[in-house]
Amino acid sequence: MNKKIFQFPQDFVWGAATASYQIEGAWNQDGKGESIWDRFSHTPGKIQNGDTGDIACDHYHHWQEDLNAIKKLGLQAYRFSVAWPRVLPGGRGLANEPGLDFYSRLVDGLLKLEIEPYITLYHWDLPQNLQDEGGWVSRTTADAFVEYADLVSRALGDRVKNWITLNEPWVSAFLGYYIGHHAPGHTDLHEALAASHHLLLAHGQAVPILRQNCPNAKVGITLNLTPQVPASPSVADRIATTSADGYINRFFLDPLVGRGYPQDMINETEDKMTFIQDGDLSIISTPIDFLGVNYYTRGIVRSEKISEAENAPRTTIRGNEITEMDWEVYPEGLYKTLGRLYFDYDFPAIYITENGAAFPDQVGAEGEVHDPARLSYIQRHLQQTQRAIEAGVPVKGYFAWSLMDNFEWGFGYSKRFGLIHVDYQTQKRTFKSSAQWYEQVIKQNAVE
Ligand code: IFM
Repeated sequence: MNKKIFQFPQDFVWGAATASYQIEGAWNQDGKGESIWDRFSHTPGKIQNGDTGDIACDHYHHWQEDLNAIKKLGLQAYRFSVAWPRVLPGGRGLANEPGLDFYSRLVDGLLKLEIEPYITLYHWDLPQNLQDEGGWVSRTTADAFVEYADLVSRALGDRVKNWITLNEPWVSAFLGYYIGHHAPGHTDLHEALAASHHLLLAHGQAVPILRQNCPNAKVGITLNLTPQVPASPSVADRIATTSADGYINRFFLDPLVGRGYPQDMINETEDKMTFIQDGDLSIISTPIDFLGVNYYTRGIVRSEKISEAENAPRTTIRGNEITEMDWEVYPEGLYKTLGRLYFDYDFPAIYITENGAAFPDQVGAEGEVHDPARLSYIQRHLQQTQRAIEAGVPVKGYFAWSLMDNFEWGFGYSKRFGLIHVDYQTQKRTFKSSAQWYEQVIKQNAVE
């Protein structure tokens, strides 16, 4: 039987990703300040099973072992985030040297093993002090972010060449300030719109600072992008789809490339967006070196104007393959997304900064973790990535989400996304079969 080989370019970067609050633990050690996620997870009823990130994977103490695992996996790059309140406990002002030292040791450890660090500055753990002043709804948080970016890039910029300002600003703004499932748990659309704007402003203001402190560095931002498709060809479903695409994708993509906020979204929200000041849009569209894409699934959009009973042939995810998050497995959506980013938006380079799946893994009798569904998910998404590269899209690297099982936000520890299994009682790490397979993919620079 002939197997098709999907070969990747020579300089393609293979990695895996994590985020500070999801793995570090040590939530109040060595001078770390409180973050909005500490406060949120300590509030009863917010997180499944009452889980918190207080200990998580205890990566703060197990980092050396985790670096060895990264090396064993053969990763060429590791994407991790810095916890803002670990290095600036109050959000601004006095730096916490032990916090900076932790990240400095991590970077040195990676470089010693010839693994390239990719730093995300903000993966949602805002210092609680800044939230007390309004959080991302307040413009001053964007200024505090610049101070923070300056501090971290001065400390690590001699060694770190790849910087991501923000992870998934849509999630920070909309899940945090409108839907309320994430910290700080607010439910106000105007707040979410202001938060989105100030997040993007923070990004745009930080880009030149990062370039100044690390002259040869590449700077980007990571968005969660989810292609939206209508459940039926009806006009109502198609209109609803344009709107969903506006909220989730265009509201962030358009201002980043200098198109401003999409007019249809401004009309639809009926918000005056008075928080936008002269010059903001030009700051937000400061050119970046790459766009980071986090891709997991697609959205199938059903207009509420159509009654379910009267409209028979509408697409649904029922019957389709889904992950434990109830997200449809839809690898073609990655191909389409990558094409759109290059051919419609013209981003100069793209990294897939997250892609992966949660499945209910079981530890076998011999201690092994066999996860064929995750392996197949990643395999099919890599095939689509390679297809996009062949079509001319400049995809430069792929980071699996996640290096290891971790705290999955509102779901606590109930969802496992890792290539490496973590036993939260003993902190034992075990390579899943997907990790062993990924190791081979990296060696061959190809996927079957
Ligand atoms: O765990 C998250 C990550 O923090 C951000 N992107 C999506 C992942 C899975 O939900």
